[in-house]
Order: sequence, then structure tokens, then C-alpha cells
Amino acid sequence: MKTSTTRDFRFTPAELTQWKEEGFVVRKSVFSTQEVDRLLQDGELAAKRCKEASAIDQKQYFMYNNASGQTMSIYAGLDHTGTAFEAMCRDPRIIDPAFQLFGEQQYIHHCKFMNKKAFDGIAWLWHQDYGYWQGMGSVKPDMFSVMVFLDHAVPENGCLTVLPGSHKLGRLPHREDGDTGGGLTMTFLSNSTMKEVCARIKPLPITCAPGDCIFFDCNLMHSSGHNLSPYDRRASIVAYNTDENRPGVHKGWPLVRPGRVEDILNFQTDQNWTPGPRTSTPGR
Ligand SMILES: O=C(O)CCC(=O)C(=O)O
Repeated sequence: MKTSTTRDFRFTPAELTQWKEEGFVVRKSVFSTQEVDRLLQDGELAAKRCKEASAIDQKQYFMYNNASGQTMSIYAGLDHTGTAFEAMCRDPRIIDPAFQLFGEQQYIHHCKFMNKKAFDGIAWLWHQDYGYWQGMGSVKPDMFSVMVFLDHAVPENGCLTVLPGSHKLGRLPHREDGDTGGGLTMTFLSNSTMKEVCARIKPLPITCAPGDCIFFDCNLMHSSGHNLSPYDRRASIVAYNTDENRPGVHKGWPLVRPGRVEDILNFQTDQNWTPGPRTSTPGR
């Protein structure tokens, strides 16, 4: 195992070509079974802390329910919860490609737990992430996301489905009145737009195993279906943004400092964590 921030995990030339042409890169087994278990071990605590903190700071922390309204589908703000997710967000295996593409002056735009539960997990309508983020005040699409899988993800439990190469279309107009249950008003691409784009590009469901990662461009069109299967589909998404592209609401949020690959397993959950403003990068 590599043990330092040596930039060893940057995209290879073949991955860079795929990023440019298709707008996403899949890497298998980025995180080990032990690391996935360690993250899941802190999952409930992180949820509780995000909920508590959202009463104080709704810019960093928010949550929505699954379609039945009985379980939480998303909880955001994981990167500042005193849990092992803090180490994941700074892990060189995911930071290196982000820095390679957009430079080292970046901060964590958000980190969320996608708790797509068995039987009632919500769907995500077709969208580009920049469909949401431009409206929040980021002028450039210099934003990078990585989805870290904590369960198997297959079409039956709502894996991520992408339109390869759709990022090249740039940001298209989105509607802002989507509702797939759970209380989140979704920003989404209209059926007429999707009909035109899908006439040219075939949707690609991406099957993943725990520990796999999908890195994707903020203009890549993607969606995922409801989870009516008996299998949870848990994952975490971290989105990074460049310092100069930050919207006013993210003023003062610290730049991300890369950690080390051993940090997740060595992470000591902070038992005394209390919700409060984000004044520095958590951890080391
Ligand atoms: O969790 C998923 O399946 C998709 C989430 C998503 O599209 C997003 O956060 O932009």
C-alpha cells in the first residue's frame, strides 16, 4: 500500500482520454473491504450528527428522506462530522485526480451519504450536477465529483446510469420542480431534452462493488432509479470545487489538505464532536 501523498493516484493517460471523451472514469477496488467497513461503522453516527448540525447550519448540513418517508436518503456535511468520512474526503486516492484536473486550490463543496435503502430508496431524475451548482453561484464548471460505493450497485437497486460523452454538450437548461419522494425538490433535464440526447447516446448503467469509485465531470448527464429491491445501495459522494469558483455561501470554507491512504483505518472517531462553524480542514 502506498503511504504518502506522492500524487501516485493521478489519472493515467488512458484515464485522462476517457475523462475527456466520456466524462467519467471508473476505478475498481479503490478502497479495501476493511476501509468500507470502517466507513459504514461511522455511518449512523454521521447521520445523527448531520441531523443535529443542520439545525444550526443548513449550508453545510442537510438531509432528505427516502420515498417512504421513513428512512433518511441523503445526509450531507459528512466531511465535518468527526467521523472516518473526514479521512475519506482527503484520501489521495480520490484527491489526486481532482488536483490533477483542477489544481490544488480546492475545497470540499460537499460530501454526502447516499443511503438508498432497500424497498424505498429514492430515484434521481436525469441531471447534470452543474445544473444545480451554477445556480448556487459557481461561474465555471471546474467541479469534480467522486462516488464511493459501500454496497454492490446494480440496475435493480438503482445504480448510477450515465450518458457517456454528454458532458461535451455543456450545461443544458434544467427544471427545478422535480419530485421523486423524500422531500428533495429535484433539478432535472426535461423529457424533451432527454429524448433528443438519448436518440444519440445510449444510457449506460454502471455496476459497482463496495470500494469501487466513479469519478465524474459536473456536466455529465446521470440518473439512478428507485431501489425497490431487498438490497441497500449505500454510497458516498464527495464534490470538490476550486477556490476561485466558490459561491458566496462557501466563503471561508478551508482548502482541502490531502491526507494519507492509511488515514481511514487509523481514524479515531471524535467522541466529543459538537456542531459548529467550519473553521479549518478537519483531521490532521
Ligand atoms: O445516488 C445516486 O444514485 C445519484 C446521486 C446524484 O445524482 C447526485 O448526487 O447528483
